[in-house]
Amino acid sequence: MYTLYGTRGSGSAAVEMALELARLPYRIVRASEWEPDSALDELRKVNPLGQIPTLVTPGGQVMTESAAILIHLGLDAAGPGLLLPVDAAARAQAIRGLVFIPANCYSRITVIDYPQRFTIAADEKALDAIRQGTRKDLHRNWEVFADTFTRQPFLCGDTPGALDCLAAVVSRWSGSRAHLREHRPAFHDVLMRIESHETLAPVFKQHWDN
Ligand SMILES: N[C@@H](CCC(=O)N[C@@H](CS)C(=O)NCC(=O)O)C(=O)O
Repeated sequence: MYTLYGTRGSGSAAVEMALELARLPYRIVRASEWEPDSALDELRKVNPLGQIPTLVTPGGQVMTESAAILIHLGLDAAGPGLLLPVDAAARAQAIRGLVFIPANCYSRITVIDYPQRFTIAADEKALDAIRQGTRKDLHRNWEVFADTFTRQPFLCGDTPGALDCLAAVVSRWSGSRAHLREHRPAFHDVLMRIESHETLAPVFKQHWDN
């Protein structure tokens, strides 16, 4: 059984979705840096950055970094073609997308959430300037993603895969969905399709419905 460290509304939702699609058995340990009552000490033991998602495989291997986790599941743990396309060219693009998101979008969320890590200025105005500038950059990067990864009906092909899971989760934050609805409506439709897929909808509901 896999152990997934994560919490509601966080990036662990993407890995949970992938585990559901692959029908792999897992348990969730609630842990996050912003929940002091969670299993944070346990999380930090396996991931010194204290970040989620963190996945421990049935063999006891620790996997961190959303892209690495999803690529690992797609290549080694799920059935062929379940999370990553079988066709080599399509698979290459899916892996490209899986790295694009943490590199250019997820990383911006870290800056928006923790601007104090990226400056020696301590006043709220300086921190807010970082937040606002990064948000603009985040939205631009999602536009580039939408223009680059155009597969339909899902980003991985006929059925949702690893890239769909990560895109649908990371685009949930910092006003990205509203921005995409206005500026990239066709891509926004794909995100909505991913969210309403029969296997994934219950995970979204658990993470984002009040
Ligand atoms: N590069 C990591 C980023 C993970 C990440 O930033 N996760 C957030 C939650 S969604 C977190 O745990 N942040 C706490 C922190 O950075 O201290 C990945 O792609 O998995």
